[in-house]
Amino acid sequence: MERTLILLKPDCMQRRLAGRILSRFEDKGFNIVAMKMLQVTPELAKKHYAEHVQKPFYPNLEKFITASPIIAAVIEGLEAVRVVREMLGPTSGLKAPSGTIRGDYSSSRQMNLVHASDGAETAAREIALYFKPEEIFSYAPTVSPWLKAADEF
Ligand code: 3AN
Repeated sequence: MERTLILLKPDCMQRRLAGRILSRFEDKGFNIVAMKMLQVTPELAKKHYAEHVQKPFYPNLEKFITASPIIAAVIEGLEAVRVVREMLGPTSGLKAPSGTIRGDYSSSRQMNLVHASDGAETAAREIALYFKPEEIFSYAPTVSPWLKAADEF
């Protein structure tokens, strides 16, 4: 089992797509183990986008991510980091194939609706930015035996 962080960004909330997008992860069989609504502050944005802070596009990125409340959630499941990224599609909604979340709902590189961690180490760092350990729940959904065979790895 792996955990990854997703953010339903301001564009996702403003466009009332949060329910539909969360449903896609639930439909896939992932477990939501933590979730909260918050407004990203400039300080949190700088930590979250540490790799982009020095880039010329960063001021606009910060303005966007702090513009409206977001939902942060921790998604748990088999190979969750890779599978969730693949479900989102490439960064730009214009380049993302149909069938991916960005391909189906976004036509923008910045307003691409959802963030997801891009690796296991990033996921651990990003989850800790948004959630305290006691805000993350461990539970086995009763549907688990119907999501994969017991001898499958
Ligand atoms: P992803 O969300 O697919 O992980 P990142 O982390 O590379 O993409 O980029 C995060 C955000 O930074 C993007 N959603 C976009 O708004 C912005 N961004 C990334 N690369 C560029 C770029 N070359 N020009 C402008 N904005 C960019």
